[in-house]
Amino acid sequence: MRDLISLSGPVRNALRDGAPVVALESTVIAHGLPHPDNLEAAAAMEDAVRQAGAIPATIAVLDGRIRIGLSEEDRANLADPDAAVAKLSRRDLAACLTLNGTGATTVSATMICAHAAGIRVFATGGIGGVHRGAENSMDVSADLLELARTPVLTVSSGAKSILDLPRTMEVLETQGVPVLGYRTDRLPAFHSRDSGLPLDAALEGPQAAARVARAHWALGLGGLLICNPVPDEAAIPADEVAAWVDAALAAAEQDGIAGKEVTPYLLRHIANVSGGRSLAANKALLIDNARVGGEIAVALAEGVS
Ligand code: PSU
Ligand code: MN
Repeated sequence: MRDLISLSGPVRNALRDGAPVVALESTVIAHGLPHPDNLEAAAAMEDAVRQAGAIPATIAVLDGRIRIGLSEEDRANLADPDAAVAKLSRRDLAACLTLNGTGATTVSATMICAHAAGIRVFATGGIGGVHRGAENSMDVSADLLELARTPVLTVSSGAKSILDLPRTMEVLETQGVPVLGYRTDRLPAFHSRDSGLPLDAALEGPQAAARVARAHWALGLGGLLICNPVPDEAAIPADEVAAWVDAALAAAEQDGIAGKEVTPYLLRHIANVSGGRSLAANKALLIDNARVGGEIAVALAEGVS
């Protein structure tokens, strides 16, 4: 494992000292946001983690090594629209490493790398889930199975409304993933604060999240999903988002998009048709989730119970 992973100095020191660390994914940089929003969001997420008192650890595979803690230059290379950066989920990691490849890690791959390094908290925008029409396409994100098996706490703003949210919740239930609201008892729908779906539990803050995570892990169980709604001032009403999603889904069908291309294609399309509004919401929620991840990492590191 040592040969496969290399930690940045600050991340290595923090892990050695038991200081709080928050993992951040890189697919959102390489494939989830356009340039230069991707670069700005990546830097702002790192700042938000630091302001909360934790060390940010953005994760990617660069030249055949898992790198945990990226430099500004590393992030700029991933964000370069002309760079050929693969999109890596669980099944892609080993091949990318042995072929000396470079790739951005999705939620599933980021969780695996974080766990391998001993990082317990991860912040992202929205997880992958069950795609609409999955009853035919079988397109269910590997993120859902990773959340079940890998003991990392993930902060997200729920899952995107490009997905089938009720079926996404069903799979998370089957797989035994706690889905907990952060100061809400409704599943957020990424750009919107409320998907209309209820959650079983609402956490009142970082200490509560840390307590639940410790209990889940004491039982030897896997990941947890903490849902933090997009900040009010950046939220977009659900009916507006629905129109963009319908347009994006129709275009994807017309263009015959399938497999790992589906999510980046839909995100790009929505960014274009929304005239930048979806991007502003996307950036705001990424930064806020990084902040919340930082606060929860601090609570976990303090051992408050
Ligand atoms: N949600 C976003 N932006 C993203 C993604 C999700 O708002 O860029 C990325 C994440 O990396 C997630 C991946 O793990 O898309 C899911 O891809 P798929 O649906 O192909 O599993
Ligand atoms: Mn898929």
